[in-house]
Amino acid sequence: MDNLREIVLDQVKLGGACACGIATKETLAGGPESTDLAKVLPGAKSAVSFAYPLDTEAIDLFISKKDRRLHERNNIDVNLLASGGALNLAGYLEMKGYRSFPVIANNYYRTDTPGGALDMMPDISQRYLAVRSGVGYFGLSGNVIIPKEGAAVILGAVVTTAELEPTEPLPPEDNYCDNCRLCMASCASGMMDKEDKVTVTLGGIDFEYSKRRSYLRCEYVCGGFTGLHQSGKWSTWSPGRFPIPEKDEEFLPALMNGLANYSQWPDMGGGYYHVLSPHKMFLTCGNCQLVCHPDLEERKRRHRLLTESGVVVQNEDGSLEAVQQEEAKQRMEGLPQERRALYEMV
Ligand code: B12
Ligand code: SF4
Ligand code: SF4
Repeated sequence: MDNLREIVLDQVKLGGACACGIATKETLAGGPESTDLAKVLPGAKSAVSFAYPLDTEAIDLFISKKDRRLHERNNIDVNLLASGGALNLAGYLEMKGYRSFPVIANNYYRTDTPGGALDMMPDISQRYLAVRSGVGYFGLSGNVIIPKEGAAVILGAVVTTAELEPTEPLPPEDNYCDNCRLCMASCASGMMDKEDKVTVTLGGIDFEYSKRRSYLRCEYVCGGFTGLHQSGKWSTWSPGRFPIPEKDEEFLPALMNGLANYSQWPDMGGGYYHVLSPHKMFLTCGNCQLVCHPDLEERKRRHRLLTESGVVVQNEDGSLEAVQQEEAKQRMEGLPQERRALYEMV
């Protein structure tokens, strides 16, 4: 079995993963429901967890609002790589005689919770597998951060009946997260609670990250319906200007209003389909993940790129352009009332 464990870890690395590890039924014991390996595979004993890096040049262009599509393309590709890598490894383990389940990298939710898929609860949480198996740490943002690559990774996993020996969590004293809070400063939605944290215990070890406020906050902003930061000085890649409510319970109506308008915007190019949206979606944020580099100076630089690159407006042909706050205001005021109302309250 030891040999199989080494082959599995090597296989994942040869496939381009920057980090990998193994969690087991025992090391995940006591965790939230999304750590129950048997939920996806009865008789499962362990899970292989891994991370693939996102392209840093594409991140720079995205965060400085020079090019949206390059990072969106890379994000889609790396997600496909993570899902495909999982399928490939699961196939290998199956051929070795162990039933195995490839976890889909993202956008796949349980349907047996009260709100169904709308609750956005995963069958298996990749983040929990990753922190418990030493692939990375929890950053304050709740993103998994890797010592060299930071948070800009896509996680993958395979659940298997093979009894693989677990790898250890990384030493907490080496976690680079220093509570700089640039993840929160880069978030227009306020999804990460600024004060409260949650602790999850996995196999007797505690892991901590910021409490999530309503997920709808991130869906509203990262989903692309709106994106202007409350300072008015910078935005995500969304050209929407709809206000970001204060209270969690105000997000559902805001999201519904956003959706009705969003569907009438000209196509900005690229995009992807998401099961919870009747329309094509576009990647417009991810800032909490993209700013979080291991080096504090680099984190600050990325935060500056984001906050000094202005506000995105949409041209009639669908193209997006980042301009300074004043110019954005003038452009919006110059739009025919009907078009302007697609982007902001008038
Ligand atoms: C649902 C989901 C979302 C939701 C909810 C996020 C969340 N839970 O924090 C939304 C849409 C908001 C979201 C946003 C983002 N996501 Co997302 N998302 C997922 C998904 C599918 C599951 C997340 C998860 O593990 N939730 C469980 C825990 C971590 O959430 P929690 O709220 O803290 O859970 C609490 C309770 O709900 C309870 N609980 C936990 N599990 C369960 C299960 C049940 C049934 C119940 C009842 C309760 C319960 O315990 C917790 C403590 O109280 C994963 C893919 C996957 N299958 O793992 C990707 C994933 C986490 N997302 C990812 C990314 C990158 C993002 C974004 C950056 C968006 C983007 N542009 O890509 C943002 C980051 C926001 C942030 N700061 O966390 C990456 C993260 C990579 C990394 N480095 O960590 C993942 C791992 C996808 C991937 N394969 O790489 N995401
Ligand atoms: S941006 Fe700063 S506070 Fe947020 S997770 Fe990264 S290192 Fe931690
Ligand atoms: S992806 Fe964007 S909106 Fe969602 S939590 Fe991160 S910064 Fe906030």
